[in-house]
Amino acid sequence: MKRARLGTLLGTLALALAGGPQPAWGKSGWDELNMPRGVTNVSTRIYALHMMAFWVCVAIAVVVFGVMIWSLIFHRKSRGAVPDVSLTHSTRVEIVWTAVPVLILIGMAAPAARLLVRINNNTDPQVNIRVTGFQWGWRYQYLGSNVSVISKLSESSTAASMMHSGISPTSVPHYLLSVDHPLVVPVGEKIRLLITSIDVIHSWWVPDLGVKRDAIPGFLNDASFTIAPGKTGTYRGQCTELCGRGHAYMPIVVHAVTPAAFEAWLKHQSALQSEAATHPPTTAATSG
Ligand SMILES: [Cu+2]
Repeated sequence: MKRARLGTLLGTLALALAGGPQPAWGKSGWDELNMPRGVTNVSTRIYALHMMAFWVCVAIAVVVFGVMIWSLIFHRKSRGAVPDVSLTHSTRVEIVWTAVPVLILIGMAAPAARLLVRINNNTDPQVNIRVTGFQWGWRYQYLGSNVSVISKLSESSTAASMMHSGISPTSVPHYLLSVDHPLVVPVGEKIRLLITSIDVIHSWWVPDLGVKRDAIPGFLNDASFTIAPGKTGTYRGQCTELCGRGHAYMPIVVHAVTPAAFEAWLKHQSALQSEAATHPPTTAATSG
C-alpha cells in the first residue's frame, strides 16, 4: 500500500516535471506533494512564507552545488589543476561568507516573526468555541449558547476499522477522516477556539485552516481563524498528538457555512438541546 502510494507520488512528480496530464484526484500533482494553501488569511500567508523559504533554499542549493560540481569537473587533478596555497586564509572571504548567510536568515526571520504575531492575535472574535479533546473524540461548546456537540468517528469508518469487518477501507468515503457531528462555523467571521482536554494531551489540527494547537488537561490554549468569505465547504483534520490506542480514530471535520446558515443551525441546535434538557430520554445517555 505504502509502495503504491510512493509510486503514485513519483509518477505525479514525473508528470509534473514533464508538464504532462495531472492525475484525476481533485488536486494537481504539485498540490498533493506540497502543503495546502488553505482557506484563511493566515493559512495563505503561512503557505507564502513556506514557498519563500523553499525557493531561497533552492537558490542556495543551486549556487553551492553549482560551484562544487563546476570545481570538480574543471579543476580536477587529472586536468592538471594545482591548489593555490596562497588562499589558505582570507579575512575578506570569511567576512563575506558569514555576513551573507546572516542577511539571508534575517530576511527569512523577519516575515516569519511578523506572521507568528499575526497567528497569535486572538482578539475580537465573533464566535467563541470551547474545544475539549478526550479519548477519543472532541467536544465543541458554543459559548454564549447552550449548544454542545460531541464529535466522534463516523459509523462507516468505525465499522470498517473493526477487526475482520470484511469492509475495505478504500470503499469508505474519507475513511478515518469523517465524523458523526462536525464542527459548524460561519465563513467571514473570526472564530476563536479555547482548546483543552479532559484526559491526556491531544492536538487540534486542521491544515486548511492553518490551526494546530495542543489540547492539554488543566490548560486553556487559544487559536483563531477566519475562513475567507465564499470558501464554504468541508475541511478535515486529525488529532496530531499521540494520545493512546484510539489516536488515529479521532478526526476533525469542519463545516464552513454562510453566516445566515450558521445562525439558523445554531438556533435549531439550541432548540433541540433545550428540548432534550427538559425532556431527557429515559434510556440513551445525553451528550455532555
Ligand atoms: Cu488525541
